[in-house]
Amino acid sequence: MCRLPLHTLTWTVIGLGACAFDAGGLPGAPGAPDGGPAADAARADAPTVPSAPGYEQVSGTDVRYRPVLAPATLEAAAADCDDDVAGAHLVVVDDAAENGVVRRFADARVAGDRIWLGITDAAIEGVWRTVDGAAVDYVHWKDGEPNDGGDDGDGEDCAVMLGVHDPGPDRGRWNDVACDEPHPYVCEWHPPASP
Ligand SMILES: [Ca+2]
Ligand SMILES: [Ca+2]
Ligand SMILES: [Ca+2]
Repeated sequence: MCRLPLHTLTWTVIGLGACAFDAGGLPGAPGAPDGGPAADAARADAPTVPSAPGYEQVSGTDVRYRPVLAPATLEAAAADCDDDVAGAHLVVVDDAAENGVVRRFADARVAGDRIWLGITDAAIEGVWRTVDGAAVDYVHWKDGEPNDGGDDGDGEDCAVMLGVHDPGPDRGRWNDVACDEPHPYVCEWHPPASP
């Protein structure tokens, strides 16, 4: 059965996505109440809510994140998130509030490490877009970044959010890095709105 994770965060993780869905009594779910024929008909008309194992909902929002500790290249990380459930993607930070939420989530779930961001300037140098090709409206670069640096002459076309092992003022800020570096990551998913 569902067990809520222990935590000491200032914001609250209310549980794994799959647990939240089970608690709603989906058809066929263990423990779903038997409401008779009328209830069966109502359930048949209800939209199918996709499950998304491993995702945790941030209290007060509809967004869910899934942490992945195993380092991967940007391409592999993005593909892994895309495979989760329709609409899931490598985390894209849309504003300062989400930047803070994602950094705290990574502190708690990804050992405070640097994490991939779902953006790239591989198509046009200096023009950052999401890995799905959408415009990027918010950035939070460290001073001097993005610099398209690197030692091998190939430039830096992907980006990480800096973590607890980086100098204090830089924590939560961004740096462009080579896309084939291995980093942990966070997947993001917004469940479909209920009718
Ligand atoms: Ca986002
Ligand atoms: Ca670049
Ligand atoms: Ca850089």
